[in-house]
Amino acid sequence: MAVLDHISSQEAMALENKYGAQNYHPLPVVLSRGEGVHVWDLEGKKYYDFLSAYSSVNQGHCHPKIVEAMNKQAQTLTLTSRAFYNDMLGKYEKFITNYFGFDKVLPINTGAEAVETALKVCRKWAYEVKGIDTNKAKIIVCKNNFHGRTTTIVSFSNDPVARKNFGPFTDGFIKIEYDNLVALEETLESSSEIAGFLVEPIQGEAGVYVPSEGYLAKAKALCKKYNVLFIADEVQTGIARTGCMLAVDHEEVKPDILILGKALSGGVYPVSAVLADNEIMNVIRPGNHGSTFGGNPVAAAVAIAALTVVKDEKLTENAERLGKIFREELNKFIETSDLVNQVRGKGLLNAIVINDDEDSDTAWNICLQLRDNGLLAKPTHGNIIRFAPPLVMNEEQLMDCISIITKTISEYKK
Ligand code: IF1
Repeated sequence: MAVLDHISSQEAMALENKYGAQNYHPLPVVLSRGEGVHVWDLEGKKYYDFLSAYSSVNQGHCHPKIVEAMNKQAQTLTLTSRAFYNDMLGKYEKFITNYFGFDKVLPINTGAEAVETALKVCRKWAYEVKGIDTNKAKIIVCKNNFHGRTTTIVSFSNDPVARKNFGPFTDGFIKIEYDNLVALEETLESSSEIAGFLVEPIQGEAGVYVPSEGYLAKAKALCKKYNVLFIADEVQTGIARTGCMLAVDHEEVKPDILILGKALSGGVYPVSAVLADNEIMNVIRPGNHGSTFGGNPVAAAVAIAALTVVKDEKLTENAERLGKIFREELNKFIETSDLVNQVRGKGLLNAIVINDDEDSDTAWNICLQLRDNGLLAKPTHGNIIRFAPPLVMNEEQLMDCISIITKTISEYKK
């Protein structure tokens, strides 16, 4: 069999099980095509994608304008490294800093790399601007956070499965309860060596936990009061997902450091970014940080196209409007179902809580039945199912998805 011969779903899964590291437990479905809000499996079955590659294809699968930008640049100049200038990076840097309102951007590739970059910038600012003693800087993080999978990032995770046997861990992080301003202020007051506060505006992987109204604004004000950098990880919540361009925009908060990824490229290429104003970003000097692919011409062209699509197609407004309909309809259904406890979220980042133990397989089994009924979603932790369709979805498609979800849950038999 030649490597690119057509195979069946069973063959594809067998190949991954035999030759691939088993670092995921995917839902048993093998996708081979994506367009807009739909994906197809190898046997030609069509699905609504209600995960959007964890909020990476906000613009819809294979958006023609983003793919066109990638194809055009890929036939022109793909990678120069930063050893030389290239004609796309400066244009992209000007575009994205104006788009989000910051002086500078440090272009990188994955979300975790962007988080690591933000941590390094924050620490360097702490030593060289705030004046904290070298190697004493602390960064506050929240319990049940998810910021990526590097050793430093899992150092401040409390997910045992993400941490077990990956030590020794990186020092310099203080964990506090999410959505708890008293804990934040007490910690800020407790030490003069605090450099930053890293926070997800909505905790995605933890189960789409939306903090109390005003939490982000008050947290930012506390950080300002104690001269600590407010670092917003918008890798999952950014790029119109929650009904504003950034989730922090719901409270008109400007982070000191902004972290973007995923839908920054519309899911066609790894593109991430760290944005900050000069008094913070200028601590970075040649040789301090970098990456072979960071800021490459293809990434630049793709990100410009992906961000342009978000505004041209009014995806922020669409996410806000359809998200409200989704939660209204699911709340009506919840009145009639003893299997679902709650729906929560903002814009088109939502989740339902299944009325079963966290370690039950009910949520998983419901996702298997959703798959059979033509909609793809996956549980986050145990009994929580995340629903995050592409933001290009229209109302008719949303109502179709809602009926698939409610029908599947109503008919679910243990
Ligand atoms: C997996 C979910 C997990 C993120 C936030 C940084 C990153 C992510 C807020 C790192 C990545 C992905 C990673 C993927 C599953 C997915 C995810 F919440 F989105 F569902 F795991 F929590 N900050 N989230 O959500 O970005 O390096 O992956 O580009 O690792 O299983 P990355």
